[in-house]
Amino acid sequence: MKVGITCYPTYGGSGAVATELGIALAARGHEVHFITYEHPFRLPHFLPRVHFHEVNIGNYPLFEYPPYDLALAVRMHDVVLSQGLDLLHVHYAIPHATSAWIAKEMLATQGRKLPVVTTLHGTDITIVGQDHSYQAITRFSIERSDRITSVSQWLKDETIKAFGCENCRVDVIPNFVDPVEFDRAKHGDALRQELGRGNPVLMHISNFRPVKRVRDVVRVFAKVRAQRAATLVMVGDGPDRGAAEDEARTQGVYEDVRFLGRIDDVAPLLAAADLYIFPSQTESFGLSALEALASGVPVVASAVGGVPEVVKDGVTGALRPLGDVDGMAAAAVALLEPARWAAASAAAVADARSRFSTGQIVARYEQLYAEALAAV
Ligand code: GMT
Repeated sequence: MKVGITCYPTYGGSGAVATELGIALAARGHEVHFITYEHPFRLPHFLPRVHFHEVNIGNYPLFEYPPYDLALAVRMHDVVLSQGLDLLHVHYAIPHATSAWIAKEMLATQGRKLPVVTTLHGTDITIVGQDHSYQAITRFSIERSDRITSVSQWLKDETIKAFGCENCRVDVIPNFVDPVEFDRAKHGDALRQELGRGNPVLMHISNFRPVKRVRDVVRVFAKVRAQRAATLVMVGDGPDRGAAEDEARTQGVYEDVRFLGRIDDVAPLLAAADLYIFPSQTESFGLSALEALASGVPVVASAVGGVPEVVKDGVTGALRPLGDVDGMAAAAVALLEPARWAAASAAAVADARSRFSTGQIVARYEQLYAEALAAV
């Protein structure tokens, strides 16, 4: 198949999933065309059968707000025609599904049919989609998609609750992880020694947006640190990085926290961690938590959104109520006990591989594409 993929190409779970999907599809013999405003951050510069088409929004002075969604629709239309695409798969409802619908309508005037698959990732439904300014267009764009997928059952339920969407069929296709890349054994122990200086390494990776509650990460760590030697490694950057650094100073643990900034290649880092701390406000899935599990890193998380579909409380990590810093810290300390850690780490790898390996999930997308193509 020839598949066009549109996503937010910068740091973020939806862009990571879309890009990994494209790479996996190409590895399975499909031709993949990314249509975005920037080179996706997880895309190496050249891969066979992977193409990149940049969306150029121009800089006409009248446009205080350049209409990216229109430029994207035009680029989608062009690429479908010039490359003979079979379908478009867009990640994140707005504006991508809206632009895809416009491109589809333009193509229809030329007698060309184009199935559009939309994958919902979370904030497109739970935050942006419920903002009054975007609600009606989000509903419209979802309803006009030929097929809709969501990354968790929880997100599917939220979508139906928020948008009614009685005529929509939403297929749950969870995110996935490459067990070859996210493999503790592959990366060795040197980085763990370097980061932790012999002590356990607690890690958090995110875009440091308020929804990630990075201050809670530091608070959990401070309580662990009060009981035993440990290092916290914070990977990423974003609006709350300053607040997290302040919290580390307030808690008196700044010397034991390492802020690494944004690093795109997270597999070697996760392989150097002992626990992953993930106290988000809400999370439709939690891709980074899955990547941690696959790397043999038990996850201590808030029991919100789709996270319980990924992390098994008491088996591959610990789930505590939102904001329960004491509970998360106690769980982290317990999980660092060597026998418990070894059991949870082994269970994490086994569960991530058995339920979320790239091959089995990508096959479900292939099946969905085939169905969408057969239906037009
Ligand atoms: O969480 C973010 O800030 C980024 C966001 C995105 O759209 O890139 O992530 C969402 O999609 C990811 C991939 O499906 C999920 O793993 C994240 O849980 C989800 N984020 C939220 O629901 C807050």
